[in-house]
Amino acid sequence: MSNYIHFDTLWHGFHMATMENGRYNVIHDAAIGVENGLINWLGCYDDLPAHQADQTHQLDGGWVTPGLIDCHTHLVFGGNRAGEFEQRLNGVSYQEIAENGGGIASSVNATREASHEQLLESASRRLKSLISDGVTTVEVKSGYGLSTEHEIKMLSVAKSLAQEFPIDVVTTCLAAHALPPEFAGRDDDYIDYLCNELLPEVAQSGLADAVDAFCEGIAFSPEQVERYFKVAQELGLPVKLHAEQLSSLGGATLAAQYNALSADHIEYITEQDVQAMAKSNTVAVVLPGAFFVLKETQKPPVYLLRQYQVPMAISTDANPGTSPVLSLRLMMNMSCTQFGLTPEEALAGATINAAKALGIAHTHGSLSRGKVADFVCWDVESPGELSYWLGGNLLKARIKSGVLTYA
Ligand code: DI6
Ligand code: FE
Repeated sequence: MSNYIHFDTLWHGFHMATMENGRYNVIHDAAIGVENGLINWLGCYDDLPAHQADQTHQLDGGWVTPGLIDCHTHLVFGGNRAGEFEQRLNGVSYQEIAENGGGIASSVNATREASHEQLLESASRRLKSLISDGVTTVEVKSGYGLSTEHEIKMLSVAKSLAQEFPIDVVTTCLAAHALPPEFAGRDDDYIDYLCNELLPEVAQSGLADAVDAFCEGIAFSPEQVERYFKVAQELGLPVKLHAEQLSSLGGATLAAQYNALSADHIEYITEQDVQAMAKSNTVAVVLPGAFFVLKETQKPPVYLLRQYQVPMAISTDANPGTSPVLSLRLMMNMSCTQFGLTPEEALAGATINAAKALGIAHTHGSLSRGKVADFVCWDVESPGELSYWLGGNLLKARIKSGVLTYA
């Protein structure tokens, strides 16, 4: 008996793209054995060792990939900004709306007014869309509270999502997202407040897994971000940065100097920035949703990222202003059609490289022995189809920590 490998559940009847090392690594007629929520064995069904399985699931065709990881979202917020969408369609720019008190500031008002329960309810609706699209891990940022009380409220709503749904939630404190009205004209004072009060309290609460900022002309300067990063690092929290989205300020290089997990958006990064990111293993998160909604024309320099072997991740950037996007697969398509990624790079971007951007690649993001058994079976004939279809429901089965959870 001791020679038998034991599985709580054995899954078979599918082809598989493991995404180990960022490649498809196809296994035809595959099987996955799960024990205690982890992958205990995987390979060709015909190579299965002597085993004992409490349950067996034959999935009856399709392709299995790692569960998708959405590594950059602002899923928790009050209200929405459909009105601004109309303004922008009439030619008003995102920057102009922000300068006139709209934009992020209007989401801040609505988020401050909302209760924990209200925020949880609206974020849950959005999260269901991501789940039904194959997402098994989601990152959620704060950044519409902009005070200790309201940032902590947002982060605790984000953590609650993991209690309510079969999904892993990674949280990021984005307190340096915008200047709150009570600090108008006093941006350095706000950074002082973040460094002296907010970040220490957030760290103490244990509610944030990382710290993020918005480095941009309409937000915070590299000098301000650096002060904030220094404190985050002293508190033991890894950093990441919204960098080079609308202009080139050197934010990505700064992020790399602080060993950032990721630099996100990065339409305007330079070759120097890319070299710095390569040195620090900082992931490049590309966000085609915001690029599309803002009608940007400057694309991230994918050829440089390839040349310096900087891993590329893809995310929805789900947020009420610049990226009201609720499908990560749609972003895979747009990373191919707009930024020139291959479907294989797009799938790596929504799995293993997204896991790297969250610092969880040792447990998540690819299918291999010992990793968390998060995987999705798709009703497709090749993994490239995941980037080919725009929208639609391709999900056959979604397995989170070894447990079958249909959409
Ligand atoms: N960049 C973005 O695309 C979002 N935040 C950021 O720093 C926009 C957030 C919003 O408009 O509400
Ligand atoms: Fe964002």
